Amino acid sequence: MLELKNYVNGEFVSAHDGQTLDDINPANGEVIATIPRSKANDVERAARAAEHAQKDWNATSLEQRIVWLDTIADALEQKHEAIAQAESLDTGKPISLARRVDASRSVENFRFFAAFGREQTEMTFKMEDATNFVHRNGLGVVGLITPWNLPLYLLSWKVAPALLMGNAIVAKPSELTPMTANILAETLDEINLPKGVFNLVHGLGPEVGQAILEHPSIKGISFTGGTATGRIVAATAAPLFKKLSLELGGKNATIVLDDADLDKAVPGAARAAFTNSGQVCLCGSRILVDSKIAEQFTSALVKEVESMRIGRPDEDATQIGTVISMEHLLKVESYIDLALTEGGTILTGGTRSMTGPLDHGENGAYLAPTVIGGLPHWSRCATEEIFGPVVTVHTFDSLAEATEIANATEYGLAGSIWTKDIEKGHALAKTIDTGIVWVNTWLHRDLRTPFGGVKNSGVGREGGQWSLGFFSETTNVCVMDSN
Ligand code: TXE
Repeated sequence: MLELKNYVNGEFVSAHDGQTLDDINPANGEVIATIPRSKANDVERAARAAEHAQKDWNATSLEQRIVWLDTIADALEQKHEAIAQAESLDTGKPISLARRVDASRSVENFRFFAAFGREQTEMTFKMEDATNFVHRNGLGVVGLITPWNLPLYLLSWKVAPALLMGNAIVAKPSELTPMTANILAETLDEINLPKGVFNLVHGLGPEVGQAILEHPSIKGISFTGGTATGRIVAATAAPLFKKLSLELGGKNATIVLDDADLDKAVPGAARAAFTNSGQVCLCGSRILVDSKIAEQFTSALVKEVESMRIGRPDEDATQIGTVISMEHLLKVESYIDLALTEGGTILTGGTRSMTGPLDHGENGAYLAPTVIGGLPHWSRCATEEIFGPVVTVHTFDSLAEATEIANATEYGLAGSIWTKDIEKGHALAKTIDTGIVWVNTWLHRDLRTPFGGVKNSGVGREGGQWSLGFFSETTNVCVMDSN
């Protein structure tokens, strides 16, 4: 069994008090690794190492840091399969998804920010008699706290721009999915990234996570996770005037107009609903369909969902693996039970007792993709984030009603619209209160674009300039022309 360690000041170490936590394989409930149960004194060591290393790191040139990012990308690319295997083992996601999305995007995050860094030029503002020079430096030491659904994908999405802008890092992955964070730490160690620039501390959110939020040397927090925890992060960090980036939950609408090409909209809606077993903040967990085509669309959707292959995460043909844990599976099942009490109808899937235990052993957190019809769009199942393989279907009779229903949740992260008339789709997109809307596609990502949401989906944006801006402080130097 793997004994994963923290990575502090270039050394792999246990928690100071030696305590550990188990890392469970959601496909069979077995312990696959242990991680340090770090506490505040472990964060103190990491923050001190980061603070010491950051001065020299920030003094390097942007070009030198760009070269480092490309070196990291090259080294991670050599471990593409190892990353995919570890991510699939840790999360229960299909190995094909871990290869195509998690491992590939983790490499791409470093490659993208290296290339994007090369495009940056110094910002100046010319006046009649003076010139303003906008210099950007790192914040100093930043805390990166990440969730269990896309572990290395989301950690690397923060590490790359943080390093590029001259910061040193104290990173804390989810205690449920620690493995690929250690592959990153091992890789940075192998390529001799200056020690202390990247530090990794494992453990429980309310313990080591909270300690990161509170540490006086940590000047910025980039957090991705649940809205409830986002509130704690904000409440702790804001009074300390730390810079904050919060990427939180979502309850995104997939809107299917009456002129949609169903050959695209049906697989598109199913993919948006059930990728990673619905455990992506961008998932389309509500489907709004024009009542004129509702029956035709819904029966095609059920057929599409029932063709999805549920299997062991390590089998290439698997399309639906497990959810992250048995505990999370019970939470998702409680929503399916709730849907029935709220007047819903299970069109396919349901709890394990409804669909019969999948033949992967009773300890596997497997749940069939579930489609629920007949619920009011204001029901709890249609407005709360379930974050599992469950989607509710609702009808609308006008575009105005589609907008009203789409905006009728406390979240505002993403959504997609399916129509043959792209002008109509684009116009409708602008009425949806979210940070991202796709028209006739889903999860099609240009990393230069702003990523993030409004309302309870978070504060701030990541991607391109938005990441560089978050992970840097500007100093404007105004120089009078000499004459
Ligand atoms: O998130 P948490 P989890 C949503 C989804 C899911 C819910 C909980 O609804 O059911 O969040 O998932 C750390 N101080 N999303 O448990 O609890 C924690 O250890 C500092 C949406 O993953 O928010 C982990 O590293 N840190 C999300 C990280 O915060 C704390 C993706 C996220 O944990 C902490 C995942 C504290 N007090 C879940 N408490 C998305 N937007 O993609 C916890 N943590």
